[in-house]
Amino acid sequence: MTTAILAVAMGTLMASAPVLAQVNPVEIANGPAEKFSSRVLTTQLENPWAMVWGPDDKIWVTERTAGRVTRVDPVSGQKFPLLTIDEVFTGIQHEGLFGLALHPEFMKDTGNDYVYVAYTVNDGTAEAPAPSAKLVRYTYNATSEQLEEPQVLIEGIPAGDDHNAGRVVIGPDLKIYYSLGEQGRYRRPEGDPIRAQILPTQDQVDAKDWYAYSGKVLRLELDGSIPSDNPEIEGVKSHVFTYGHRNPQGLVFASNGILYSTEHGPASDDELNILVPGGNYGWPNVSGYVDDRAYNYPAWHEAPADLPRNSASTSQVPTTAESEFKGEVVEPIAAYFTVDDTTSICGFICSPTIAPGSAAYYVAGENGIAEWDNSILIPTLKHGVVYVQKLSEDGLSAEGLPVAWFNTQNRYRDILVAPDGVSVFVATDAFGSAAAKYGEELATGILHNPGAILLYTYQGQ
Ligand SMILES: [Ca+2]
Ligand SMILES: [Ca+2]
Repeated sequence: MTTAILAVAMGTLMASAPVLAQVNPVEIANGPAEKFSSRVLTTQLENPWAMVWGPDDKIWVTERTAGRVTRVDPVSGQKFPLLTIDEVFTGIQHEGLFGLALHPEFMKDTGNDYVYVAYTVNDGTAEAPAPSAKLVRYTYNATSEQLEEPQVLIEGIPAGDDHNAGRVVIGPDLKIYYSLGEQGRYRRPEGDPIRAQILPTQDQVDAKDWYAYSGKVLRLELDGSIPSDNPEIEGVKSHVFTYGHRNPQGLVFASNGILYSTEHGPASDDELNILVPGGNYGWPNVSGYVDDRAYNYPAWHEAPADLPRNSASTSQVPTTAESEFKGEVVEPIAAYFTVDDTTSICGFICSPTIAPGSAAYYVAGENGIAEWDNSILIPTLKHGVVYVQKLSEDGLSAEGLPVAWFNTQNRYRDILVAPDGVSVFVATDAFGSAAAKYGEELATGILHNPGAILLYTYQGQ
């Protein structure tokens, strides 16, 4: 049953033929592979997206394109499908079932056996889809081992075929944090701007019109209502906790209460952020730091209607430099990676972005992974590595460059560490484009472990 993970087994053999598939301006060190044993825990998952460790010692996982919640045994890899949500809409790209969170008192006999999931539905037709997103609470029935009694907490949230984010976590304050992307509205039709800087009006909040929730991180009561202590931003209190986001797929609380997020940048500057109430994280006016490097904001919604949206020429598109932005931007604590120019790059796979699929916080304790102590773990979609980003002691800054671990030819979507502190689970996309590890090509659609959960076990002590 045990299948070695190909790239780990072949690592030595192939090391002589590396492919330069990225233009990182810096050299990233690889963590020593011999520190971990590895195996494929399970396969044939349909784009596992979010993994959570349950109090039943099972991995609770969402399968994005199947619209399914499945439990996976962390030793045998056996799968126990719990629920397929029929109304989950999956189109050609990034729609589907995303984040999952368990109530902190889940399975503790307090009547709070709640599972929170976020997904897209289709408000249009099959021919003309009109996706929106919703957050729904299910109740776990321990007798029937089913998820039942769906309660919609919020619905009608902007969604699309790209940049939906969708991570769901419950904070130590017992609020739900739910990240929303901006649907990749770059170069979308005239008049439909990127909404990350557009804030909800009081009228919209009163009408439950969530038009402006695109490109935000929301903070909700467990019943979906607006917490009374949410930040008032430009005079309006809404679900919005932070704004100015592009596609924040990673969201995690550290044990010291700090909320970190990872976010996809455009051709450079993927971000690691610390989220603070009411913070503006800059997108689309600022990418990464306010440094006027590699990024200007082209306002395509103000471009002439007849200008082809795939036009390489942006001379007719009103464009502003980052330093011209008047808003107060919370800069990231790390950006992956900043370069001076991205125009000559061969495309997505060569750009310095790493495509962070998620984020986890790690603290080693006595017998844990010493090399990872006090770090944010960032699974990357492009390079099939987990970046381990050390933090300062107070957690408020990133220390040095990340170290890359678990190098394979896959798209790493989520990461989960078992309570033992040494078993590390990595979920992989079932399909998509990744950096080629071998051969002459830069990018490949051949993923070595599609739709899998990989298990890495620390041997380092
Ligand atoms: Ca930012
Ligand atoms: Ca910048």
